[in-house]
Amino acid sequence: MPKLIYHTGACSLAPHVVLEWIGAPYEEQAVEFGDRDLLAANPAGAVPVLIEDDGWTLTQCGAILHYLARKHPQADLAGGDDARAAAELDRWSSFFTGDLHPSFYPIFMPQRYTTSADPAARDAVQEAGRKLVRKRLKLLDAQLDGRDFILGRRSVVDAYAFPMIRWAANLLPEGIQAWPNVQALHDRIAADPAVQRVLAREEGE
Ligand SMILES: N[C@@H](CCC(=O)N[C@@H](CS)C(=O)NCC(=O)O)C(=O)O
Repeated sequence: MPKLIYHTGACSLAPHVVLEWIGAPYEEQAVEFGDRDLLAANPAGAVPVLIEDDGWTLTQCGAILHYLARKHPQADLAGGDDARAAAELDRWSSFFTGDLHPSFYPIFMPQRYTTSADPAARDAVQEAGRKLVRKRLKLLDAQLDGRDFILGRRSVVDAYAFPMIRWAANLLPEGIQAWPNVQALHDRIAADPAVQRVLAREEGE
């Protein structure tokens, strides 16, 4: 069975939720950043990592989500079958990989974005990250207007959004109340018993 390597609350929560939605057997392994097992599986040192029985190893959150959706079509998590549905899935997956996720990097790791040791410089980097997060949550909120899920029906990109919405709720001083559709998506996903099982296991470790 496939094994997911994850770090509690990280972007790896997205494939973790998707594996639970799919319902097929899988293993999971919690890691800390820098762990030898993580570096052996992914020399980049990043989660998520998915390892199949034959040793085939897939990294990059978006790739793992697309793979799982295609591998388990009966779970209906690809957003639809036609070319435009596939393009919408790619569009929103790219938004999370390339736009929203990197907006958090200056907040999580300000030292990577300034050579100054001055705490004020790090604060400024973090504030720049928060500005980007707000800008991109506004785009997500607009997409969700009149929709329960990002593509109109539940798909892997909703799971992709989930950890990032949680980070925003924790890291923005004002929370996420300015984006009611984003808040509603969060609440809809968080209310799902499958998601609650994953959160309980991740947070219990
Ligand atoms: N482009 C990668 C980025 C993965 C990533 O940055 N993961 C974070 C957790 S959310 C991580 O493992 N950070 C540890 C590090 O980069 O040292 C992906 O989308 O999978």
